[in-house]
Amino acid sequence: MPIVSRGFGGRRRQPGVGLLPPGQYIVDDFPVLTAGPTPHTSLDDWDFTIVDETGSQVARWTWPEFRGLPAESITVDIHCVTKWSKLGTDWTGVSVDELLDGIETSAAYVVAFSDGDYTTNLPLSDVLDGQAWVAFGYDGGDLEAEHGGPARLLVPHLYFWKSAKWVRGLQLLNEDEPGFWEALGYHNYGDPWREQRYWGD
Ligand SMILES: Nc1nc2c(c(=O)[nH]1)N[C@H]1C(S)=C(S)[C@@H](COP(=O)(O)O)O[C@H]1N2
Ligand SMILES: [Mo]
Repeated sequence: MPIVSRGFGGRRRQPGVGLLPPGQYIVDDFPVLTAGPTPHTSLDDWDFTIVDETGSQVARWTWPEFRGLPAESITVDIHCVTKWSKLGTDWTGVSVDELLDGIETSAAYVVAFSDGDYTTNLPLSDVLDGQAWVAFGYDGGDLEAEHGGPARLLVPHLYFWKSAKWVRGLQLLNEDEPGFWEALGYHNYGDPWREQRYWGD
């Protein structure tokens, strides 16, 4: 059993797989949305780290180590705040449960950090219990760089800006801390079913 804190609330299932949240439309292509250039970190230099709420690095995987972790196939709908949704996307990735297994923490929040300085914040309870993955595969192949390869966060029950591309680690925090878009006016939580797009929604 993981020793990680479950935070508040239990498992939040994706409320409507195959359904369209309010204000969204369906796309068949896969749009690319990036603020800034696509970073290209060599797999030799890539690592994934977990930093706890005291600032200590408590876990680190190199690319081969990360790829040796148990991976899952995930089919989910994704919803961008700019109103496109893509239904039934197929991913392969390591669950955040797996990455945090055995890590003792009292943190209630997490910030995902990426190459290129992108960050996004989430309640810890939103990335546990089969709700979030670090995905390295898409649609049967490697995740392409423009979509966040070699690996990105995948948190499909929240707007897709929470799914940080080129993710390199998770920082556990006692206090919530807005990420890149959250500091620029996007909603702090970002539930597509409640249309939490921007501050005040
Ligand atoms: N590192 C990083 N991750 C990011 C972004 C970004 O600009 N940088 N954009 C976010 C936004 S707003 C969306 S909608 C999705 C887009 O992912 P895609 O380009 O694979 O469609 O990535 C999210 N993750
Ligand atoms: Mo987005």
